[in-house]
Amino acid sequence: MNDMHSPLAASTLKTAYDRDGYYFPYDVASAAHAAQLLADLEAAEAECAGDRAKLSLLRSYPSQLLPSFAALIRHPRLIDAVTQIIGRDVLVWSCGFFIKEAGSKSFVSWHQDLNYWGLDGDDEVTAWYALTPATVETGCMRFVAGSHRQKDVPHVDKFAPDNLLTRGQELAVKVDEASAVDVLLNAGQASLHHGHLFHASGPNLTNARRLGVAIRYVAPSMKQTSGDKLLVSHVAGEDRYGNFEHMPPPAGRLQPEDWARAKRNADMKKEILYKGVKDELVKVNRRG
Ligand SMILES: O=C(O)CCC(=O)C(=O)O
Repeated sequence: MNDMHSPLAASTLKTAYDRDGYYFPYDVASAAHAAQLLADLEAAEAECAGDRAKLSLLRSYPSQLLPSFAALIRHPRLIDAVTQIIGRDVLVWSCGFFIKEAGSKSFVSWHQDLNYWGLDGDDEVTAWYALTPATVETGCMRFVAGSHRQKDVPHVDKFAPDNLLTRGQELAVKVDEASAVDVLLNAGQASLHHGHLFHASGPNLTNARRLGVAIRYVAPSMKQTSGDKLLVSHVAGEDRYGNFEHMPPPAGRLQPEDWARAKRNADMKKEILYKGVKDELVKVNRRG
């Protein structure tokens, strides 16, 4: 385990994050904790089997539907890291899976996260928590150190069928792939990355599923540039701005009112993530 509890270690995280635009591996919990979350998700997936709309909501909004994931986004180790990066007041803007099934060609093109989220700043950090090992073979992420300092870089929408991103968006500039680092994580570890960091990931060449949950933490001072107030979870400190609508943790496991709220959230997010995209190109269960 990395010892991230001492003040020296804390400043190491922030210094590395500011310099590189990322920090990993960060120990959140044990492999057994990750395995329990995976079992809970897979039980819920089995309960929703045959209902594509519910499966899509489950995979895109697990912290609104399963108490175990509501606890994950509030995990003290994650809050400790995130508050070092964006300050003591924290909201969760979204929490959803990136799933690569065994042997799947699914990939993620080189992109920056903040490009299509309609937010007015960059006080945001993603914690990507590994439920299964992230290796080169399973299709781990790759990061280009320091690329976050380029701020907003143009993208093109390519809509490649196996691309897990909403619009198959790709950076329209040359990426120095040779300099990229492989984000290797054990189950129970997380990586932390900046919303302007250049990152991508390849296919899963193994016969096991690769699952990571991407938790997007924002400072309450951030604001959507258009549309209604989005639904967020308030997980640390105070919100002195009121730019978002706060939602409660799930009432229980897969409860009717939580499905309804997840659907409302999905409808609002779709407006933002697919802005300007023709209906026939809108995919189900894709985000980013
Ligand atoms: O899970 C992946 O392979 C990509 C995730 C990603 O792009 C993100 O979390 O921003």
